Amino acid sequence: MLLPIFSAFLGFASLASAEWVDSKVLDSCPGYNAVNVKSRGPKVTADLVLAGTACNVFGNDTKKLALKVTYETQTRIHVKITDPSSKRYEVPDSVLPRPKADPHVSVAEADIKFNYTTKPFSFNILRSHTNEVLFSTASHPIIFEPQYLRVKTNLPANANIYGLGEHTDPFRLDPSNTTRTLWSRDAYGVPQGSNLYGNHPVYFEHRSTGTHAVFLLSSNGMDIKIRNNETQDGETTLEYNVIGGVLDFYFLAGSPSDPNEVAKQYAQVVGTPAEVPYWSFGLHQCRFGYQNYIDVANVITNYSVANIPLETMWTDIGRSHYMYKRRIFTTDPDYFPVSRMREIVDYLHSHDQKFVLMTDPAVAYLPGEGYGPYDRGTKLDVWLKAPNGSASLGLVWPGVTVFPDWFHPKIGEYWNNEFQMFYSPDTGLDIDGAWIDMNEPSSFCTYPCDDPFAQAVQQDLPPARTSSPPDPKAPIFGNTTTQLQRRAAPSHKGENVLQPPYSIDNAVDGLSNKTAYTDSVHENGLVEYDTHNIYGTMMSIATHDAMLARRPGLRTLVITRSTFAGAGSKVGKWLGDNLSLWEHYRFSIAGMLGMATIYQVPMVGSDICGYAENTTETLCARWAMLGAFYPFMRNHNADTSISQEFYRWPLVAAAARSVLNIRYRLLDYLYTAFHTAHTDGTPVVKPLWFNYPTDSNTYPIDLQFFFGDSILVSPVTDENSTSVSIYLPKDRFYDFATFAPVDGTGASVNLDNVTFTSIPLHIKSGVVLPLRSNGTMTTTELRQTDFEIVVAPTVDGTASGSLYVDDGVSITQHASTSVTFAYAKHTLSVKGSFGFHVGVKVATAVILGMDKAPGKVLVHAGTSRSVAFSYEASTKVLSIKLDVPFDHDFQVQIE
Ligand code: MIG
Repeated sequence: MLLPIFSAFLGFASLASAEWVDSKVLDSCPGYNAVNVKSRGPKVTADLVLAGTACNVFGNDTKKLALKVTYETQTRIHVKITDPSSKRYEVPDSVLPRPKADPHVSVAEADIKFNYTTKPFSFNILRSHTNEVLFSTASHPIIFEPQYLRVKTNLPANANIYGLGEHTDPFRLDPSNTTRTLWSRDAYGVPQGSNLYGNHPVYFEHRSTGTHAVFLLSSNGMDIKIRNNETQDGETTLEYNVIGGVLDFYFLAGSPSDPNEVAKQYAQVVGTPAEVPYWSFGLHQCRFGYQNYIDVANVITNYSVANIPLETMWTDIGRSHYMYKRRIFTTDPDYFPVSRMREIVDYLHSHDQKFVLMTDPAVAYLPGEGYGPYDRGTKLDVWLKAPNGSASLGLVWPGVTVFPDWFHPKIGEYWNNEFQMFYSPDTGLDIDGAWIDMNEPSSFCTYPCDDPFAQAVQQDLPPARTSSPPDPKAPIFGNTTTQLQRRAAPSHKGENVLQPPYSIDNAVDGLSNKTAYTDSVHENGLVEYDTHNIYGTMMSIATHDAMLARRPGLRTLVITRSTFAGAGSKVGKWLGDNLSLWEHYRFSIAGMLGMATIYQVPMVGSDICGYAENTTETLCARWAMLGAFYPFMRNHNADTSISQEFYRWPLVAAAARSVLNIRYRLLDYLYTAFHTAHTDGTPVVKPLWFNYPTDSNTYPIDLQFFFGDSILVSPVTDENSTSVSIYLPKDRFYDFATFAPVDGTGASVNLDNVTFTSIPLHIKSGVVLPLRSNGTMTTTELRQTDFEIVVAPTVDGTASGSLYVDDGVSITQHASTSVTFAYAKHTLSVKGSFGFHVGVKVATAVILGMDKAPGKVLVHAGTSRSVAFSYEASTKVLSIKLDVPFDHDFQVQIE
């Protein structure tokens, strides 16, 4: 308990560890008094003055702060606390454009309220219609020091908190003891309870009275601690410990009854997800370790021989590396020669298949060796710099590297040009999507990385050099003067940005360990200490732009490893290096829900069958089926693991064929959900409580989820088991396999005999699903198949649904088709605008839960005619033969 005080006395030389801090010490800090409070319409401003003797826990308490509160919309309050005497780091607008405020917002009508006390200053956020407190600093003083900020709120006992990722933890965080550290790292094996690749400082808190969200817009390293009974019995708290920046909170009211609302409100802050091409929902195959181009070609052929639809083939850096000596933007002339790779890409394209290749950020440091990507970047001077103005060096696959400075004004020119050249359709590899890895940024250099050249030799990273290395700390641009005049970040004068006084709980210790040094400087003066957590998102934005420049007007697919809040507005994400374990199969659902439901990164999935270590036949079969309900479906494998393409085992192949048939039938439903997400932020996959917000049994469930709004996915979760206990809320469902009704009672149900080629799926009643009638080998072909409209009525006999169709590739659509389906009183109405020529028919309509066969069925489409139908009493399914062209409104009337 004395230690933190000592650390202040010792200046910043001593490295206080987060664990040493007794929260009573922090709680006895003086906090601030609010003076000069002004309240005008939707704005409140005040000066906050230190309320007593400084506690100087991790540096000197800032004496005076500025508070600015804005009711930005009826559902959003922005609370910002800054130091008026120093310009501290804030996430640049270029990374996260700030949301617009509605100037006419009425405080009286707002759904949440900001209340405050002045002596000491504290604030509450309240839900207006219930007056319940959602966030409160009343019991714990705010601490504001140059390299340490603390805000602590009380939570209800047993609070339902979701978010604060990226993490491999239960979707509902343990309210009694959770520490979430946000600091991007190359988290091989995605361990539980540790910081991973991406950072999303937002949480949703769900109560039976509503769901709200709290977003701390900060890219600085932080620990967020949720604790129970820490200092007072019965008290549950959530505490932010941030090592820089400002306090910049967005409080979102959500809605009392529909959790989708809070997701949409968060999308208004960080942006809605980018629309991806239709083809990107097809199956992707990848691995680290394809030995050469023949290996790659064989995989493509084997998929087609096995009759498993492969949409996109990926190539990793490869064990023998597609890259020449693992240098980005090169190909190995012997193992992956451009000419042969071009043949493969041509083959894929002529079969309506796609190709994706990996690009890492780190560029091999090869002065004077004629390596174009290094030379051109050096000429434009676009590398991240060490404080002395030389390039900041790291150690990655090709050996010693430099890192692109994504804030450099010429970085777009550099990156676009490299993409244009290397991925040239005429002379290079004409990729359809981009895969960006290692952008935490990851470095293999262990801190202190004084001699990356020596570590390269130790770690045998190519090339092993014979000549003696230059001094890594010496300027490499000795003859230019510009670097030396770079603005040092003024806010960090006298601060230790390598070992700050408060050390976050980074799983690999030191902030600069295995990454770019945190004292590296960007061209605009920003320091990695502040921007580390947005490096991957910056690369994502640049890569997205480079891909659009290659194919103007067309959507692209960029899949990144590191993300920050808002990344989904440009890219998708895979969940990194999991292991081929049942545990990681299970955790993949929570990981996906975090990205898709909370963080607005819905194009997401885990490596199917598991990345590292060896998968098994049954794990891979189950995972193929679970993975068919990730929005982004990719089988990916590590270099030293056994092969795991779906065709390797007959059982896995059968599972994959069966589930891909289902996924492809549902592809327009998924595409429509994605379009809706792009329009307003409605999540593409959801936890159960999103659909049953007052059923508290659903709050912890993260082994079942909704794919879209209405398909309940309940995978078998245990090794070699053929049964699973699933929760069915009190509602009517229909078994997707038979279409027979199943009535949930709000209890667990045991499903037995779930074969290794099937996955339990239920349709939530009340929906009309536009299915394709059959899966196909490519999504291009799929788009030429007819629709089957499945009506799944509630017990009251109503259902509704929608369908969105466009060309699937253009960013701006000149013609699209939007259809709504409504079913009531035994009549299905199909109404829409049919701007895009869908070009197929509605072959059948299938009405579920029909108690008896009808006398007749009429179709009204201009004229009326009676149509054929069949009725299956055992499942209560009525199938109606329609064969109606899908280009105008019609009704189906059952009598
Ligand atoms: O240090 O490119 O997460 O998907 O296969 C490993 C090789 C680098 C890490 C990625 C993984 C990829 C691998 N990469």
